[in-house]
Amino acid sequence: MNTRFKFLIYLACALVLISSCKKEDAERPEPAPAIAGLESEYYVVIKTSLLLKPTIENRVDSIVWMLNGQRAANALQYNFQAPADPGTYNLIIMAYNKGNIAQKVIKITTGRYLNWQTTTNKILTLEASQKFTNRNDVKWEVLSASSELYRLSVSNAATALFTAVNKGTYHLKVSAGDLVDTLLITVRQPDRAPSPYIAKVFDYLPAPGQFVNELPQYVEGDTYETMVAKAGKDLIGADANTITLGGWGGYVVMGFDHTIVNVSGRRDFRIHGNAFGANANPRPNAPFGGSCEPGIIMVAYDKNKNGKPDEDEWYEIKGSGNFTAENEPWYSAAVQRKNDTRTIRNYEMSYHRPKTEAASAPAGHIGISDYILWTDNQGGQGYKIKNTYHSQSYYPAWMKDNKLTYKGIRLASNGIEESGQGSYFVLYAFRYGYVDNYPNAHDNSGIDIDWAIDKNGNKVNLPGIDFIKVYNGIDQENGWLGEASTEVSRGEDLHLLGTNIATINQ
Ligand SMILES: [Ca+2]
Ligand SMILES: [Ca+2]
Ligand SMILES: [Ca+2]
Ligand SMILES: [Ca+2]
Repeated sequence: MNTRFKFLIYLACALVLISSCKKEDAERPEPAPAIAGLESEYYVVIKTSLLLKPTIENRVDSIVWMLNGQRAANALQYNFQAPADPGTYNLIIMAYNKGNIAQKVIKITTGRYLNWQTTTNKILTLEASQKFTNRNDVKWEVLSASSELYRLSVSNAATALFTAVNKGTYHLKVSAGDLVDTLLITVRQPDRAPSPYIAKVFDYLPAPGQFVNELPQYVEGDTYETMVAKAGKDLIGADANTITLGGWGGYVVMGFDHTIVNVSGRRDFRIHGNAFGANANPRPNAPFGGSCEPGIIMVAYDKNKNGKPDEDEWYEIKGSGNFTAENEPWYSAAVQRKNDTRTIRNYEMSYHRPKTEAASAPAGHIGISDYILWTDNQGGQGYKIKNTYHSQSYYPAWMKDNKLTYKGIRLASNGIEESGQGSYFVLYAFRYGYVDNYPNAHDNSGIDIDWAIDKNGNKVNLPGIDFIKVYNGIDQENGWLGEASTEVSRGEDLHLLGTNIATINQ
């Protein structure tokens, strides 16, 4: 074999080796590009742009963006410009490498509205866009709504709070002079339907009274926590039982599993009690009365969105007698009977643990007259009576404190003995705005969140509320009937139940 021939053989072998190597290279598939960081749908306001910045994994040779079938760009990022007329666009991004094409289809809708999403019975915070900065003439308004059961509450120029009872679309307008933004809010149903009834009890402390330790029942070993849980067991849901708030100041704090929307012009919720009208009141043309034991209402919404009434501000529902009883139809009769008709807005009263729990009253007495010592911040003091009908302790037995202090509004005394013989007590109703003041089915047991005022007495514009506190507003002993004590039972979101009660304008 000559050297020339040997060389040719070597060369042929080398070529075979190289080609086989090359063949192996071509056969090993390259991983396809993976496109991430893009939604499948976008909404863009007309005359604005949307910068799409996908991330692409694995090697890429080239990228193509196709807009409605036309090549639009070849770079990694794509800036979509929405023209002046609303429309819909089909955008496809394709990423190529050797032997692979990855693609993602994106639908873009353009319109005149800024788009917001929320769910029913939830407060959405809306912010005016940048261009309104430093404008103090910003106006918010609703242009159209799927349902009239919504609330738009403007807190200041830059922000507004929106909440709706029903799913659907709501068109809003923000403007300041020539500057205009239009907003489209899409309200969806939440995954779990809200309950129209009380969902949680956070706090419960009745003041001493004749039904305390019975409604709910105290048993040996109960603590503050277990009694709050018992109140919850009674009040939560449609089949609620009645609990007592005891004497003046006793309270309960409840919550719903959603925001009760403050619909304009309508009452929004009610808390049941056991008020009823007298059927044999001897007073001619008497106003509504019987067993009316008004509980004062405080409301709050969950501003810090943690599900608890903690740092959220409480607002007073301004019931008809929260500042004065002079406009109540029974006022002059109460003055005539020398009732204490003052309204004391910053009242404080302390009840002292009784020294003994005598089982029964001395013969000829309506009760034990020096039972529970009370003192107040008006320089007053005296004793609460233990009557002959209820012999258990009236002092919350689970409380270790020897003195319990309550704060709030003390309403005018509404109980009048009408028989002249000390046997027929009529507890008259205040006109509106309380719990256990009108029968549950009566419109005047309905509460409008727009009656809320802040601690300075100013009306507030609340979008809705999550929490309700009720405390007994009356401090009055009514002979054999015993002390006025608010009862609390089922709570209702009137909108979720389809109940429409017009408000009373204050
Ligand atoms: Ca309302
Ligand atoms: Ca009652
Ligand atoms: Ca909270
Ligand atoms: Ca009562």
